[in-house]
Amino acid sequence: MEKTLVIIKPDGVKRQLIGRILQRFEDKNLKIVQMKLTTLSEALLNEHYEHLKEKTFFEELIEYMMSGPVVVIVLEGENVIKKVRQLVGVTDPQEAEMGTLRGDFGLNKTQNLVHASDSLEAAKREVSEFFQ
Ligand code: FUP
Repeated sequence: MEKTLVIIKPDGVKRQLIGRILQRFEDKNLKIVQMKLTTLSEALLNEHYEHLKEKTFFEELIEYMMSGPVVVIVLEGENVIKKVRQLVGVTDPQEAEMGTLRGDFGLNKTQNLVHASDSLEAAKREVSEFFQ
């Protein structure tokens, strides 16, 4: 069965939105198969966001992702990668549709509540990165 990696980012944990975020995935019949509350290391984040190294927001993003605990989750289900991306919404919360997590709760392009794998290849890599 297909799997995907989701991270509830520091803003979601700080704002006590963990339960409501998980509810959306469970409502869609997606299954939580692994989950942990943790604070991410700089080394792991550098690896995870390697493809964004040249971006102007890279340092701000790493600092922010280290600013507090996150919840890392593996979800399983049919077409789970696509379904989760639809539930999460587009990167910029100002552009994200209402009814999506980022549309309803996201603050800005950095504090956008949730990370979700965007392809099968990324999902496989990210699941093994975060759950070694
Ligand atoms: P997404 O797949 O929707 O999370 O978005 P991207 O892969 O485009 O962005 C990856 C990360 O960069 C996200 F966590 C948000 C962050 N980002 C910023 O911090 N600032 C920006 O202007 C754009 C993206």
